[in-house]
Amino acid sequence: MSGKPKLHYFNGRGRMEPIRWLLAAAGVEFEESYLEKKEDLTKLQKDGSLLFQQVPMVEIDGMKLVQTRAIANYIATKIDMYVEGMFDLNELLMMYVIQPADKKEEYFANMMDKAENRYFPAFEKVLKDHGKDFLVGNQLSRADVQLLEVILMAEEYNPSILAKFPLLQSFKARISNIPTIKKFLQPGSQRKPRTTEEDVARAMKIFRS
Ligand code: GSN
Repeated sequence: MSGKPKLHYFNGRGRMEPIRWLLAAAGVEFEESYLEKKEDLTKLQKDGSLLFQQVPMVEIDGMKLVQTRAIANYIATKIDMYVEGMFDLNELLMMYVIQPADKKEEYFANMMDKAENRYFPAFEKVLKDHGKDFLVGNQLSRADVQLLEVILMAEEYNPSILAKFPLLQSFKARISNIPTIKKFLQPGSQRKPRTTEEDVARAMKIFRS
């Protein structure tokens, strides 16, 4: 998120309050521009800032969003956006084992390039920009859990993959230490080991008749 979101509304709860709540819970600081008189609304309407000539309006990420529920969904979607990136990387890593022998080298290079130059820099930047311990807000969300999972997967292919990402290194240590996660990382837990060619053969017998 570049810069603080700016909320345009009157100085009261109304339809903007759920949006204030969501931003606050997500740990996002915001500014407010209060409409004090009718002319303030007219000005926004005339300069084209309001798609349906109505507030709430929130300037966020270079957009002027209107419609309360659309704004709320956009804020909540931030977690989903991160998680979708993690799933893309997870799938890239997951599919390595099923690549044909003559494609493995090329696939490996692309997969590690994406991890190192596309996905991990993005998450390092998120942590750097807000300076907090977790990806969204200041509490654990599924985004943190799934990022740790994919970091550990990537390290199985390249143990020094985080060398250039100091914040992801401390993130990894912090999330790994959460008691429930720590327990899952212990030997003997229900966590599965890295997929082998034998696992693939076994799965093919089950899933492909
Ligand atoms: O949820 C929404 O943002 C819209 N479905 C409704 C927004 C709305 O009704 N905005 C009123 C202000 S009262 N409350 O939030 C508004 O901007 N009225 C000015 C107008 O010229 O319609």
